[in-house]
Amino acid sequence: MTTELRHGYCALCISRCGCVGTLEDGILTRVDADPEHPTGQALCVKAKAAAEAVYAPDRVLHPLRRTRPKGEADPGWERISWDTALDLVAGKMRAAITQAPRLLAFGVATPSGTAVADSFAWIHRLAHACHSPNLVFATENCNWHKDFAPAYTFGAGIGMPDYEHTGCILLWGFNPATSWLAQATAVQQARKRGARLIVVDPRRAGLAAAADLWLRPHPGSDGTLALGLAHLLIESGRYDDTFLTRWSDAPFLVAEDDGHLLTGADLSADGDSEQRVVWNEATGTMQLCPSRPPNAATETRLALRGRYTVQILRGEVICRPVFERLVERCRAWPSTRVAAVTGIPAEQVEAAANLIAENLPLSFFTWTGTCQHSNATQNGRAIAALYGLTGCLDAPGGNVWFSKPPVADVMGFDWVSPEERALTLGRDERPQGPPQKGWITSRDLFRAVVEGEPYPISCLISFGSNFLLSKPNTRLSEAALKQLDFFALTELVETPTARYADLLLPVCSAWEREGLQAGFQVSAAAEARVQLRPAFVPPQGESRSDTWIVFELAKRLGLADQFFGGDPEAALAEMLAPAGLTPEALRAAPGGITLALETRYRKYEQNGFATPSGRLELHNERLRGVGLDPLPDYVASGVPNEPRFPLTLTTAKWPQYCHSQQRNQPSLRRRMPDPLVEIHPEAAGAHGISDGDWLQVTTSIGGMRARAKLDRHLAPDVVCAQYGWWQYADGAGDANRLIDGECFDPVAGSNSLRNFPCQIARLLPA
Ligand SMILES: Nc1nc2c(c(=O)[nH]1)N[C@H]1C(S)=C(S)[C@@H](COP(=O)(O)OP(=O)(O)OC[C@H]3O[C@@H](n4cnc5c(=O)[nH]c(N)nc54)[C@H](O)[C@@H]3O)O[C@H]1N2
Ligand SMILES: Nc1nc2c(c(=O)[nH]1)N[C@H]1C(S)=C(S)[C@@H](COP(=O)(O)OP(=O)(O)OC[C@H]3O[C@@H](n4cnc5c(=O)[nH]c(N)nc54)[C@H](O)[C@@H]3O)O[C@H]1N2
Ligand code: SF4
Ligand SMILES: [Mo]
Repeated sequence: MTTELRHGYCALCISRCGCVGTLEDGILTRVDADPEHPTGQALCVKAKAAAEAVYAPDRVLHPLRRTRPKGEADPGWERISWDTALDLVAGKMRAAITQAPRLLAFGVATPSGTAVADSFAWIHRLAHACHSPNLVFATENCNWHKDFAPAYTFGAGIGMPDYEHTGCILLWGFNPATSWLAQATAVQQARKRGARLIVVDPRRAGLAAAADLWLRPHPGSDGTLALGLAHLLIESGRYDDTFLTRWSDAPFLVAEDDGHLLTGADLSADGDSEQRVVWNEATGTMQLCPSRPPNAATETRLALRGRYTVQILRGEVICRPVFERLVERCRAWPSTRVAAVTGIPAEQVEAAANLIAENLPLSFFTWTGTCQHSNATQNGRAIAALYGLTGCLDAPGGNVWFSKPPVADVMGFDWVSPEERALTLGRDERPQGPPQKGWITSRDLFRAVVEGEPYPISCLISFGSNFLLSKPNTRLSEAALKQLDFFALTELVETPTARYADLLLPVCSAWEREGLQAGFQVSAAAEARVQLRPAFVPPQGESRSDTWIVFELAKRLGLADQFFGGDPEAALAEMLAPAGLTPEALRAAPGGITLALETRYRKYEQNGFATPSGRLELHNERLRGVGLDPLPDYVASGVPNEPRFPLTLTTAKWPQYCHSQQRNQPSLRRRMPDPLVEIHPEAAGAHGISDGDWLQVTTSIGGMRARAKLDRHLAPDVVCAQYGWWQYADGAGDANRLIDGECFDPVAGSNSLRNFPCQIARLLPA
């Protein structure tokens, strides 16, 4: 027997853990952690089950065309050749584009919870080369809130906690022990060094049990906690007023009557409407803001507080600095009121503020716990404002934007013209949200398919994603998938969504293809690593990578010129060139190459923040411009409540599975054979439910079965369900059939997946 080791990384989720595969006579037999790798300290059970995933008997191994009507249980798959399949897809795409590119929509699975990250940029490039303004993925319930929404305040994404130097870590609706192992490892290392840890989570999940402080908010109430913590820091003067004065919009004056930021144009007819106005405490006068980053303001006598009556062109107005207005918002949330809404004892809120203030620098991470809500944007803005007060952004030990390998951006966003982009579904309703980038929600896509509003969409080409299980409002998804004129899906297995496809194209798993990771996200050292993951084994059957499929389609559509002559190898070389790397060099270094990237802190001192004012913005004029609240605030979820649904349904992820995947892998399934619902023993007792019993969860939209898992750490009125199960004919374990897709965040379109009124009932054994 020949044994061979291959260095790579697990591509199954965003952690991208460094690993080593073992091949015995060319067969993948195991995958182990690679401690030499910056993300290789640990591997989860999903990576360890890699061999099972590769050799799973239910893999789709050939291109398949349906022969029976949609909606029938059996699509009557007919095996066809790749040439026939690709010609068919390209023909349908061309027909749609010729009529109008907007008729053609693209889909892609989540790059954070699948390996489609390997092809994510090329899929975007194809959509953009086709001039399609519409691409659906999970962003509004997923990465938007960490990668893009923080830009309202920070001018960029959330950054990454500088775990090596941080004093206090705040994990807010983020459970890395399940969802991002490399971050969990980094938190634990920081703890060993003495860093403090605060976890905000309705469940005592993962690292919460070992935290200095675990705060248990009622789902969806996070915004009040952020404002309440900000209030405590402000009230006690424990915030960085020098940072706020010099580097944030805190001193900018806002007119009380209409809420706009005063500018030079308010002061004189030829004044600069980009220049903001401040109150100078030294002179006791209003003046134009003396500096704009990067010309660092040395002024510290700009007023952050107070109320001023000033003369502007249109007359006398009362105005206050942005900070004063934020202070007012925060003052509305004393700890006792926070306690009343969140259920967190006031003393714990105060203890958290003290822990933060006494252990700076603070770093934080938040993800789906705060983002899958109909008030997600405001929750996130409140947390970002709280963080802004500490002055730790991009400072050592704070949330830092580490240097990234300078690979080329190949997504082709600018190929879609502003006129074409104006057609993006949901753009009129949510111009400051994901539609800016052409990312649409399934609700908007499926309404366009079913109702033809605002225009019909007839053709969907999706690279993975199991819409029927991962999106709320299952009925609409089903109706739309049935109604599409043409739906092609690239997949590993025949999911419920795949059963509605006209054409099912087999993709190989990440273990069977190369993949590029330019920077691993967890630290400065990890960010400097570029790795070209080798295929551990050849593709099973006729399966191919999504990248190969994209390039084959591009060639057939006459887009070869935009795809490097249709040659993925040339494309890869082009992508790597700015980093001074080549595919050959990376292949010769399978564990990856570490670039000499330098960590620069407080980059705003050179460049300003990437906001319109160049400063951290607590007040967002663009949001105001589209009729939204320019300041963070707490807004109640708006999900209709009825007495018959007294409990609150939330959802979370589990180590064994990503979303709707992996239930077909016996070693994982053995660890979690059936869907679970976590409930408090009191709630269980009230309904005669014991641990392990099947129970029914019901909402105004629908119901599902799952097994009770009693958890005394939950609030008695909170129920945490799973989603993504499709192994039961009656929909057991599919929480999304219980959630109304019409409750969503006005800016981002995020769904209320974490806060929905429900009731439970015991199910008698069948
Ligand atoms: N094993 C596994 N790992 C994954 C994935 C997976 O499916 N499985 N998916 C990947 C993807 S795509 C993503 S987006 C990430 C997500 O990563 P996380 O956001 O860490 O994932 P979750 O466990 O869904 O949610 C985090 C926590 O939010 C809590 N929570 C629920 N409601 C609320 C609330 O209202 N407020 C607060 N503060 N907390 C709340 C939950 O109890 C949970 O512990 O994980 C990635 N990694
Ligand atoms: N109720 C509730 N719903 C949720 C969430 C929640 O917390 N609660 N979480 C949400 C989040 S954060 C996300 S990101 C979404 C995820 O939503 P989806 O992206 O739809 O994720 P999955 O349901 O896992 O479906 C992914 C599909 O892609 C396939 N796949 C995996 N790898 C590849 C690949 O490399 N190429 C191709 N072509 N296909 C591949 C898998 O076989 C699988 O069928 O779900 C969201 N839905
Ligand atoms: S956490 Fe698990 S699934 Fe995610 S990359 Fe690491 S080993 Fe893979
Ligand atoms: Mo996600």
